Amino acid sequence: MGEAMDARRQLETRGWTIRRSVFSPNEVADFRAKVAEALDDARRRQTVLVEDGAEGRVEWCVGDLLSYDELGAIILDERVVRFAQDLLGERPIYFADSTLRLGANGERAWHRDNIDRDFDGPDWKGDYPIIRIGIYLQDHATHSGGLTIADGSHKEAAKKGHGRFPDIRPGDVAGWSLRARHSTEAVRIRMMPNLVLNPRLQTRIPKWARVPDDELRMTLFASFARHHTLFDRYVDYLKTRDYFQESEAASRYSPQAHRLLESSGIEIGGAATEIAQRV
Ligand SMILES: O=C(O)CCC(=O)C(=O)O
Repeated sequence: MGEAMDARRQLETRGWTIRRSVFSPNEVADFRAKVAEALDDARRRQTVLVEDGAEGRVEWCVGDLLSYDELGAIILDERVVRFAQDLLGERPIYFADSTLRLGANGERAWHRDNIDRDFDGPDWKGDYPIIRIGIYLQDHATHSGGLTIADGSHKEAAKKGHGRFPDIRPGDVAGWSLRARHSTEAVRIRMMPNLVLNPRLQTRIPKWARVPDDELRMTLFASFARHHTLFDRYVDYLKTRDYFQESEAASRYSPQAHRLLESSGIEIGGAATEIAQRV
């Protein structure tokens, strides 16, 4: 009970929280192997998307994670679902907004993932109903490559917030509001590893001055929501986004995925409802 309330309170006050040691080291190693297998499989089927940048390549599979049985089992693991439920205060709705990212390309920038990102639209009226769960399968407590997030930035569109590097360790699971400003592939500086620069400046730190990354970056992201008009609005918004249309068109749920959906106790909504009806 205490853990759930603490998590919810942190989400409300800072815009993000970490649940510690959700997965064991063996599970994390197993998940890394599964992510690598899913990518190999997708490469063979030519369903991999690639984004090259100044520092390397990021790859991800087309289709939501539930379309890949072994990855769906990670994001709908009962411990992840419980964490999402603790943060939302109700049974989470899964709406097929999930992806994995393998590798790093240096494309850093502050951004939000809600609709009214930097102006004071409807998203900013009252409590916000959508969160993203991030599962990072390597260390970011003493390495670069993790999440950069701005404390308090989820409260107002005009609020930039205070930049932080959450010390995410393998097995931890992060959760944040889609309204929170954040960036990818955090660069820690060797001399001052907790100094959070603007992500675009992070990119300008030379390699030799950076705390190195841990293993090859593997991350899984899944959004969850609770019933709310702003969630309905977000579902409509996703339908207008090319990347999401492509992902939805490529998604299929196997009998195993259907069983997982049922046993997980989550609700489905948005695109997931339509995908689940496909044969
Ligand atoms: O890659 C990360 O660490 C953050 C992911 C991200 O920016 C997003 O989900 O919008």
